[in-house]
Amino acid sequence: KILVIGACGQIGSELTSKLRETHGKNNVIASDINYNNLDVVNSGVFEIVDAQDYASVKICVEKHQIDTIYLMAAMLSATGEKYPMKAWDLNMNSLFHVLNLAKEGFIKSVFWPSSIAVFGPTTPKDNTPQYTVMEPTTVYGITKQVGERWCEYYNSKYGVDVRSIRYPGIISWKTLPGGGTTDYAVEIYHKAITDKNYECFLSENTELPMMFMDDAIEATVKLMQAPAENISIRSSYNLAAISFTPKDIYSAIKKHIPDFEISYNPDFRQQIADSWPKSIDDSEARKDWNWNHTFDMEKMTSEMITQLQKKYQSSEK
Ligand code: VAH
Repeated sequence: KILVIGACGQIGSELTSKLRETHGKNNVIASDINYNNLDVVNSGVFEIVDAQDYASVKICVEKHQIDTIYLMAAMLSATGEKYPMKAWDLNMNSLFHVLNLAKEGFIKSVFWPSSIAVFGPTTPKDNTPQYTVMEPTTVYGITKQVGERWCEYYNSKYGVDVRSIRYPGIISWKTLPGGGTTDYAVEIYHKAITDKNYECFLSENTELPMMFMDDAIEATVKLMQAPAENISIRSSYNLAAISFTPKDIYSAIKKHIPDFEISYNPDFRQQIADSWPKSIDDSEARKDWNWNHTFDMEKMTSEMITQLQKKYQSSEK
């Protein structure tokens, strides 16, 4: 059976529903530190698990005969800068507990998300290669870089089947993201519908690698279903879809909502965004497990606006 840790989060919540569709509802246990996403809590078996407490994770693994863990709990880039030691503790302790459960044979495989945040200001920013200089300047990026080192170490030293993807910024409508720098690209759609106005916390030409949630989920399932012999990278795979700036996404939205207006008021997250790449080379993932994205900016924008207009209309009733 599968355990999703951090199932109430932006990616965890959609990963849980996709895995339930793929593997059967009762074969996927959702868990999180609290009940703060009732859609997830009420959608199937849900357990409170503290990802920083080895016993808490182990008890859940044994109770439900878990063989695969998707560890989606983490503190993201912006919040991590406010609470560096909490970000280090959560992001690292949770990873060690899951890797050790695999090393001890309690579970068979692990998915752990890395991020383009592993790259820093000295990394080539255009078409960033799989192997390159990585000097992350955020706590979150540091935890992802060192987490990748540990994943590769546990695979080569102990044969642990851990697999990982460097997610770009992820855009979705079902669950709000929490504490990220790329979250502007989600907020902007909500504000376009509710206020027809958005004050963006990044400057208009800040280009970042992004991806629509459906593509990110598809890639995750593809990676985990690939035969082990096809996985040539056990640190973490670069993954890319589209790159855009706040100005690009504003223009795409304006085609659907003509009177939408934007203003720019960069805050501390501008420095984080400036340290990251503009675009990513993900040819390794496309070669090893035939990854291919399907959502471009237009398709993502019409899906986001259609779904959010439905969501706000139903909540108004
Ligand atoms: C963040 N959404 O902004 C996350 C992600 C690449 C960005 O890691 O922190």
